[in-house]
Amino acid sequence: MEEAIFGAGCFWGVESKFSNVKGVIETEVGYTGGTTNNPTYKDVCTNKTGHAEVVKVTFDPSVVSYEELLEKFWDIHNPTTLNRQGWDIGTQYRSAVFYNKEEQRLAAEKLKEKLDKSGKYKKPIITEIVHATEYYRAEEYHQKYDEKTKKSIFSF
Ligand code: MHO
Repeated sequence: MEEAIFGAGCFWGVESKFSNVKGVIETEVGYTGGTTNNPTYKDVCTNKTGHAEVVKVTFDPSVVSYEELLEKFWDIHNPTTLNRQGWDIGTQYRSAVFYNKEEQRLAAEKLKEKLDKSGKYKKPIITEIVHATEYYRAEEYHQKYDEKTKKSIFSF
């Protein structure tokens, strides 16, 4: 099994999109890329800790490749808006790839360049590609949030 960590805006939606991908074994939301230890959602929302909302994807590379996950990542968000996804504004919503090995970094740099040149976007891709740092699992109520809230509609 391998791991991939992506920041692409509010982690609720990002997690639900990755959880449907064939070959993805597990998803979890959390915070990384910041300067403080054990941040809470409230801390992260102050925009002072530097953490990004991220999804940690555990996948089976014999079923889905890291490159395919990268394609999905760029597909599901707008990578040209700095520190912003739609109405969610702040560094916690930044577009970022947190790689954990050189192969991942190379794959991300390569696809980013390809997408930039493809003419798909009017503006340059500002996704940051950085080495993974300490990752903190987010509070339980943020885990599988979309799944849980959808379920609650039917439980009445
Ligand atoms: N605009 C969203 C962001 C939540 S996400 C976990 C909200 O506050 O409902 O950052």
